Amino acid sequence: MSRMLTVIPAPVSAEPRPGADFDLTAATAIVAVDEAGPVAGYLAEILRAATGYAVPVVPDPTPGSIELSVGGGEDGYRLDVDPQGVKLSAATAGDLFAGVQTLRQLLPATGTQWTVAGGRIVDRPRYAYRGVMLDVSRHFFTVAEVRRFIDLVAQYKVNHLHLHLTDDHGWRIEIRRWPRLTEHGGTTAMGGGPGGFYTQDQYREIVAYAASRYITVVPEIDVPGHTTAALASYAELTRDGVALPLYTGTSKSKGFSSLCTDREITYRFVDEVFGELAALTPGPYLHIGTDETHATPEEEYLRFVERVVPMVAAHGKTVVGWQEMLRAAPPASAVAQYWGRGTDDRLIVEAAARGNPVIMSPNKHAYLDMKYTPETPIGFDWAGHTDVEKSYGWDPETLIDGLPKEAVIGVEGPLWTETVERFDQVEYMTFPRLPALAELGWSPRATHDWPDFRRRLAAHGPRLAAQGVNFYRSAQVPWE
Ligand code: TNX
Repeated sequence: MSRMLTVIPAPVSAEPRPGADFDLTAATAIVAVDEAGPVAGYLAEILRAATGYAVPVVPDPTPGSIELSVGGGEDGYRLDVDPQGVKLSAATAGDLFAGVQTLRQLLPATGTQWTVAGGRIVDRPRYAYRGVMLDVSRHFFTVAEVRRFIDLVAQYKVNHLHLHLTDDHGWRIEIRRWPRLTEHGGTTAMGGGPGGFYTQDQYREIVAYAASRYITVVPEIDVPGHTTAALASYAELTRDGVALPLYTGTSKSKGFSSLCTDREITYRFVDEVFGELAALTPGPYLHIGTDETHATPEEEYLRFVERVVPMVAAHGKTVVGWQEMLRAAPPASAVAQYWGRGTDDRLIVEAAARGNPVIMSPNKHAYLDMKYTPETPIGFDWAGHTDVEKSYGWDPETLIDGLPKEAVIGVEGPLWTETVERFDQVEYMTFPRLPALAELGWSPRATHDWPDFRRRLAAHGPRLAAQGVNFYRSAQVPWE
């Protein structure tokens, strides 16, 4: 079967043409000018590494080449492959990058015969927000690991990377005005390991690397709960003026810590932390957490959220918060991230009706830290087991009864890392569920079809293997 029919996420339309394959040879060049330049450079690097060919990037039309262009036309991209060459044209550089991910999948996973499947693909995303979250607080992951994570998820057209930078177990981003957050609060992790943190320069490096893959970083500082690392670093933030011990406990956190939401220093702290983060973050979003605040009295929680949402927005950013934030009925500009199937559904429906955009991360389907099956060696099961069919088997627009569908801006798969200590385990929990979630975020609903998805996913086994990805070989997929 043509590789045009194994692309993930499924494109809007794919028309394979038998006999129209294009052979990449030692003579193949990439033709690109202006805005297409950076994506052409990226594609050239990938093709050189795979084929060993020179793959020059040239400005002038050349027969038998891969031609990339940006501008004109509607959104999305269009890819034409015939024996004379490949033409990929896109509305924006980001769309071109997405098209390049499709083009990569038209080549074989390995081998010496580099044939691009012939035909035409026309494609554009269903949602603007296609995300994945990495929790670097419970266990820390290095800049190099985050870069690899970015490369792995980018091939499935993920365009937002949510970094859960702080929690009870560790504070992972340098804040110049509050240096002990990382000097002390970054020194350990769940289970007592060495922890770690990103300097501001390292964070900038992650943001820039993500941007080179057309991925926007969404940094999260979780307040007012999940804050032991901060309360251990600064005695003046605690109620009795005594710093808490660092926390390395190994059960699921249930929201046992809280900033003092009735004290002015807390608001100065929040303002300064988000101020520095805003200055470091070119993307539009800052995530304020607000989840699981069982240690914060409800009245105070509401006042905290009412005050902090505009405070963070005043740094020029769009505020994102977990669904609990909606109890305080934030302005319609604030984005809600839905995680709980069943809980808070009414809050989400009402907020969406008021105009708050919604990111869908339903735990039963989208949580990448759930075990696949009872046998999965790591992961939680508090939201059940989530094998690939379940991560794929839902619709962001109909999951919640009564949700106005225009409110849904996309889908995100959060990887919490209480049980995930090493990067090979990050890969194991993320793949192959992330491709399923990415397809829900990108592909038109009309393409949704489990038997077809599992067949296409099977063809991605050799691709992931060739990249050295430690993916879970789900028994639900007839792996090639
Ligand atoms: C719930 S759902 C959390 C996280 C945990 C996760 C573990 C939500 C917003 N918070 O603090 O890491 O469960 O599955």
